Amino acid sequence: MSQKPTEFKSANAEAWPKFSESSHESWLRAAAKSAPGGDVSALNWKTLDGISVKPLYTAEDTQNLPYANTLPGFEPYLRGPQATMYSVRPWTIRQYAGFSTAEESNAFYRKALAAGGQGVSVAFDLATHRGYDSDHPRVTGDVGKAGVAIDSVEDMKILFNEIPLDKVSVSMTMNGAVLPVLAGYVVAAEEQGVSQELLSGTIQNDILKEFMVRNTYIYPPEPSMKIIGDIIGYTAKHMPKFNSISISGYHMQEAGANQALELAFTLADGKEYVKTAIASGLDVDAFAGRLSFFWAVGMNFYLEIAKMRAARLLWCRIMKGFDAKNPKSLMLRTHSQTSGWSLTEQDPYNNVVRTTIEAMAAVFGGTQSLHTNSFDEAIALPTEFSSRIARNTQLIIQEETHITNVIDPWAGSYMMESLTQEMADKAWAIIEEVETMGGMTKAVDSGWAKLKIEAAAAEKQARIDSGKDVIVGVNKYKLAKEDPIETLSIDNVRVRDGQIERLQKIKATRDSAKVQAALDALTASAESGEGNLLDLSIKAIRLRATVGEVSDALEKVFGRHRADTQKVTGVYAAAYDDGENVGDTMEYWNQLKADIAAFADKEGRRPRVMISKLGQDGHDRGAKVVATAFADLGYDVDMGPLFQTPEECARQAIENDVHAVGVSTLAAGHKTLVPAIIAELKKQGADDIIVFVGGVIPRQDYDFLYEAGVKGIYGPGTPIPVSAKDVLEQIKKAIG
Ligand code: MLC
Ligand code: 5AD
Repeated sequence: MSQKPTEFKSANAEAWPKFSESSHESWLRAAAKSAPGGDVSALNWKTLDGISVKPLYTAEDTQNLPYANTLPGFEPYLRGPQATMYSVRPWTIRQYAGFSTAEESNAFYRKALAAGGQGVSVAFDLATHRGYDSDHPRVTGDVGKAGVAIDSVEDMKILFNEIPLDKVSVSMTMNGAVLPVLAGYVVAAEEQGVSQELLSGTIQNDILKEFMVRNTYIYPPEPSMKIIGDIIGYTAKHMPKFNSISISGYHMQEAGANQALELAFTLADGKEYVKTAIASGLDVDAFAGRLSFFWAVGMNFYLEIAKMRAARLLWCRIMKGFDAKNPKSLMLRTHSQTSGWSLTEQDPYNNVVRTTIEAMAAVFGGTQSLHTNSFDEAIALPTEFSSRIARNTQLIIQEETHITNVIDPWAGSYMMESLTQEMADKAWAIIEEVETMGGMTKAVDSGWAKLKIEAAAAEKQARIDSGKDVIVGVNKYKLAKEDPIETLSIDNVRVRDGQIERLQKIKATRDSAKVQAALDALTASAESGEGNLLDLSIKAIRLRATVGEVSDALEKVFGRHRADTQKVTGVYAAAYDDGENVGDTMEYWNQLKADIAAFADKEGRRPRVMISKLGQDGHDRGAKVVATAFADLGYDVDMGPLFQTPEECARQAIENDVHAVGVSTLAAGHKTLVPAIIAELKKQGADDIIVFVGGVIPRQDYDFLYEAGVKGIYGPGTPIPVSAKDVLEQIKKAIG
C-alpha cells in the first residue's frame, strides 16, 4: 500500500518544506539493503507464542481490526475498565509481603503504608498454605520462611493490628487453606469492630492453577471446586465489596508459560469458575462483578501490553456467552506483578532496571493494582531497603513521569493494535482447544495443561543455556567477581517455638467442647454437601479452632490430593539438536553426552539421579526443567513427589539405587532440610549417595551447606549442562 503523501500541517504550516513521497515497496527495497542476506522477512521476530512480530507496522495492519476504535469504560473494555482510568485514580500500589511472625509482618505493613504503599497483600508461609499448624512435624523447615506463620485468629488479629480494615483493602494469597484463612480475616475484622460487608480486598482462591503450577493445594480438584463455589456464594451475599477470587496467570508464566498460554489458560480457568458458581445456583450477575484477575508481566514488553489489552477483550466476549448483563461482570479487572523469574542472582542491581521496564508494561497494559519485585528476589526475601526501592519504582512512575495522565496511550499504535488482535486470536484458539477437552478441570486433571507449560519452560531454559536468548550478567556480560549483597535471614526455629507456645495457650483457654462441635459440623457439611463451608469455618474460627484443625476436619472427608509426577522429554535437547546459534555450547553438550555414555559402558548402568523437592515448597519449574535436561543428556532420572520429608526422600533414593540426590529449593528451607536429607541417608546406611542442591540459596549459606556434606551447589543462572557435568564428576569421585 502506498502511504499518503506526508502533508504537514501545524500552526505555522507555511514553514514546512515539501517532503518526498514513500511507499511500502520503496521501504522494502531500502530495508533489504541492510537486512541480513537482503531478506527483510529475516527481521521478523518469532515469539515463543508463535506470533511473528514484524520490524515495521503501517496503517494497513490496523485497517480491518474490529475493536481498535472502542473507548475506555465501554464494551469490550479493551481500553480499560474505567472511563477515566489513572487520570482520576492510578492503580493501587500493593506490595506482596509477609515473613516470620504476625508481629514482624504487621510492623512491615504499617511502615510500608506510611511510606507510600496503598494496599496490603499478605504472603503466608507454606505450612499455612498447606493447612498445617506450625507444630506439625511435616513443616519444621517451612514455618515463617516464605511468608508469615498464621495458626489462628489470634495471629490474624496481630497481623492486622492498627490497620483499619474498613479503609485499607487487603489481598490474601491463599488457595489451599482458603477457608480457615478467609474466616480468620473476617473474624479479626469483626473483633476490630469492622463488619463483613465493609471489607474490601481479594482472596486468591484460584485452585485450578495450583494443580498446574503453584502446588499449594490440599484437597483433590472436585471438593476444591466445591469450596470455591461456597466462597463465591458467601461473599456475593455477605461481602459485596470483596473480590472472591484472583484468577491467576502469574504463576503459569513464572513456571514457563508464554504469554498466549498464560492468557488462554487463565481465562479458561475463569470460565470454569463461572460455570461452577452458576451450577451452585447463583445468578451470573450476582457474583461475576467480583471476579478479578492476576497477570505476570515479564521482559516481553510489547507482548505483555498486548496480552493485557487482549485479556479484557476476550473476557467480555466470554461473559457475553454467559449472558451477563451487568457491566461489572463484563469488565476484566486485574492485579499484576513483575516477573520474579526474569530477575537474576548475578549482578542483582540490574533487577531494578528490569522491574522498572516490566512495571511500565503493566501500567501501559492498564493494571488496577501492581506489585513490583525487589532486586534481591533471586536470592532471598526482600529486605527493608530492597522493598523501598521496589515501592518507589511505582511511586516514581505515578508521581514523576506523567504517564498516568493519558488513558491507554498505546491505542492506535499500528503495532500494538495488531499484536493485541493476534494475541487474542492465539489465546482464543487455545481456549477452544481446552473447551473441546471438556473444559479446564479436565485439561488440568489429565496433566495436559501442566505438560504444555513444562515443555515451554524447558524450551525457554535451553534457549538461555545455549546462548540464543541473552540475559545480561548471566550468559553475556558476566562479572568477573560478584559482590555479596545484604539479605534477609529468618530464624525459623525461633518463629516455630513462638507459634507452638501460642498454640498451646489457645488450646488451654478455649471451650474445647464447643470447638469440637464446630469442627464436627464442618466434617458433616463436607460429607452431606449441605450448608456453606465458609460460614461454618467462620463459626469454628470464632471459637478459636486453628487453621490446621479446620483443614483436618475437611480432610477427613475430602482426603489430601497427591499429584502424579509426569515429565516431558526431548524438548530441552531440541534447542541443541538444531545446532543453530548455540556456538561453543554445542561442543560442551556433545562431549558431556559422550562422557555420560562412557560412564554407562564402564559401570554397566547410566548415572542415576533423583531430583527431589523437600518440605512444603511446591515451586517445581526448576526441578522439572533439570530432570528433563538431565534425562536428555543420558542420565536416568527419578523425580520425587512434592512435599517429601527427608526420611521419605532417603528411602526412595535407596530403593531406586540412585547415585545422587539433587534437592531443588526455592522457599528458603535449605538450611534445615538439606542437612536433614544427608543425615537421613547416613542413618539409612546410604552415605555413598551424594547430595547436590539447586535453587535460591544466598551465597552466605554456601559454606554451611558444604560443611554439611553437600557436593555441589547450583544457583540460579547455572547452565544445566554445567551442573550436569559437575554432578557426573562428583559421582565418579564417590564411586572411586
Ligand atoms: C478505580 N476506581 C475508580 C477509578 N479507578 N472509580 C472511578 N474512576 C476511576 N478512574 C474505583 C474502583 O471501581 C474501585 O471501587 C476502587 O476505585 C478501587 O479500585 P480498583 O481498581 O478496584 O483497585 P483495587 O481495590 O486495588 O482492586 C484491584 C483488584 C483486586 C480488583 C485487581 O482484586 C486486587 O487488589 N487484587 C490484588 C491481588 C494481589 O495482590 N495478589 C498478590 C498475589 S502474589 P469499587 O467500588 O468498584 O470496588 C502471589 C505470589 C505467590 O500470588 O505465588 O505467592
Ligand atoms: N514477600 C515478598 N515477596 C514474595 N514473593 C513470594 N513470597 C514473598 C514474600 N514473602 C514474590 C516473589 C515471587 C513471587 C511468587 O512472589 O516475587 O517470585
